Amino acid sequence: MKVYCTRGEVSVFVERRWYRAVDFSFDALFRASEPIEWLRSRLKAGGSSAVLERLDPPLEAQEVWAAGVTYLRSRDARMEESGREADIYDRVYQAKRPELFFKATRHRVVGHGGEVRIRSDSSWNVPEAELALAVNREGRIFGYTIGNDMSSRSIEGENPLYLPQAKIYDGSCALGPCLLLLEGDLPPSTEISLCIRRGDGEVFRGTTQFARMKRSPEELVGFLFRDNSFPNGCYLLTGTGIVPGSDFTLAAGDLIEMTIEAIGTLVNRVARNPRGAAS
Ligand code: DO4
Ligand code: MG
Repeated sequence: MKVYCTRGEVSVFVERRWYRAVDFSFDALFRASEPIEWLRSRLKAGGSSAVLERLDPPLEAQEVWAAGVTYLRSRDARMEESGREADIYDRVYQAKRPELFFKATRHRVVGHGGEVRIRSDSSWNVPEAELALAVNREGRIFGYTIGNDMSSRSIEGENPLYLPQAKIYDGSCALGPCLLLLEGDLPPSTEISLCIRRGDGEVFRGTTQFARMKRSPEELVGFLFRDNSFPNGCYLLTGTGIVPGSDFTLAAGDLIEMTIEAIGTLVNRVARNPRGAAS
């Protein structure tokens, strides 16, 4: 089942048909013990199959958290950018405890077709294409979406203690295009890809596989829920395995496309006005 939300209307695509969901809220979905059954009980004929160019992100009160350094490529890129502190990234990659950090709340998140932002005080910026887990209040993974963990590499590289500033700001996160509800796991062969376009050209393309992630989704969620409660559930981004080379930085107006086949393609443009508010 794929849940799409646009201007408050919720359409659900299931077994090749569109439905609308009545009495729906993301908060109620994430609070349900059995989210898939809960959603099925709310489906009515007649959802929209209209071309969905701009969508709301699939969340309300859910906090967005993220895991870091879960792929070798991410470890290596951080070691390159951080000079004296390089060692901490290798240590966290090997350690039993993962890196987990707070990423965003609803007002910092844009949906498919919205504009993400780069910080006005950052000189080196990248999008990070990540599989995002939808986790209910009991800590059960019941769905997936695509997450863009927009990051300032200049601020993160200057000092690792600046991580929250490198990661959390208005327009620093995109989620979508839909929330895929699935009984069971996504196959390890699942591909995650990132394409960045500038003007008429393509300036970066990269791909990874979910199987290359060092840790399991359950392990990450297990650590996140230790002594930490989420009354409205949460999203957990699982880290990036795709990092452009050190000579690449995003520019205003770039178009970012992130694809995970089972979910779809999340498309966002980088805002031209760096000080504009999240949309
Ligand atoms: O430690 C820095 C952040 C890592 C991250 O966001 C990632 O690996 O995706
Ligand atoms: Mg990341």
